Order: sequence, then structure tokens, then C-alpha cells
Amino acid sequence: MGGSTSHLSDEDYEELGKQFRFSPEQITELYQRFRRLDMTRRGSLSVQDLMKLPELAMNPMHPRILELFEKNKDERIDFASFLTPLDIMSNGTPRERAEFAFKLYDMNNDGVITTDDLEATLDKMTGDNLTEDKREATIKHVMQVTDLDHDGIISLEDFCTAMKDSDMVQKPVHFTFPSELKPR
Ligand SMILES: [Ca+2]
Ligand SMILES: [Ca+2]
Repeated sequence: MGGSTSHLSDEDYEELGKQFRFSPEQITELYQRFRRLDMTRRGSLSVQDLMKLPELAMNPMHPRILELFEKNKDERIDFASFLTPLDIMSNGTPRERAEFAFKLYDMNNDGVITTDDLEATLDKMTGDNLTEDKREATIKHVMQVTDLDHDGIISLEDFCTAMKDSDMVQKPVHFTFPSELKPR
């Protein structure tokens, strides 16, 4: 779909409009961004290409976010896979964003967040720069405030309840240009 062509077809818009909650104008804008990131004009992005998105590069969770983009067998990301997490982060309900955030921390994808997941998350975010004490204290604190039923694991329900008022869940991330910044 879309391939390396400079414009999306009417069918592409129809398909993408069904799949995502972006307006046709937003899809056009995001496609232009996608193409600018696609330096090699292959119609798909590498993980390195995606890192040129400031919204991603500035997010401390970016190594894990990048893992969650669906990739083809060449480890590349097509336009629809590019839009999937952006749609959740920009247009998702608080619940959808909480579920997405849960996946970020569930590093081994087994449906629960354990202290092992939290350790792996911290390592990924801080690159091993934490002292052992600090690491343990951080994990203990996260478990205290998120493992609401105190069974030693963070379930999706624990997580969604604990996170429901957080900015991460409540505040959409806008991946399109605010209109006043739009290139003419
Ligand atoms: Ca897990
Ligand atoms: Ca629990």
C-alpha cells in the first residue's frame, strides 16, 4: 500500500480511514512525514529512520516503543504499521493508551508486569546507569503504587486503575503539526 509513490490513492485513504481515527488531512500530513523519514525511498522505514521523529526520540521509553511497531520480515515498518501506535497515542481512549503503556512495560509480553519486567525497563531507559540500591528502591516504589491488590505482580487491571489519572494516559500526543506551524 502506498509503496514508494508520493501520493496515497483514494483506496488507500478509504482503507486507512476505516482503520485509523485520523482525518484525511492528518493522514496526508503523516504520510508526508513518513516519506521524509523514508530516506531510501523504499516505502517503509527502518528503526533508525523512525528515530528522527522528535516525539519518539525525546521519549525515554523510545527503545521499547520502537520494538512495538509491527515490522515486516525485513524488519521494516510500513505506513499502516507506522500509524498504529500513533493512532493510539493521538486518538486513543484513556483505556487504550493505558493498555498500550502496559505493553511498553511488559517487556517479555506475557500479559503481566513483574519486577523482572521493571528491571528490564529501567535498564532500557537508563542504560545501566542506576546503582543497585536506586534500582531496587525505584522498583519497590513502582510496585507499591501500581500493584494495587498486592499479589506481587502488576496486572492490566492494577495498571489501568493506578494510571488512570496520569498524563501518560490522559494527555494525547500529537504527531501532526499544529496548524500554525504547517509548512506552506
Ligand atoms: Ca511480563
Ligand atoms: Ca497485582
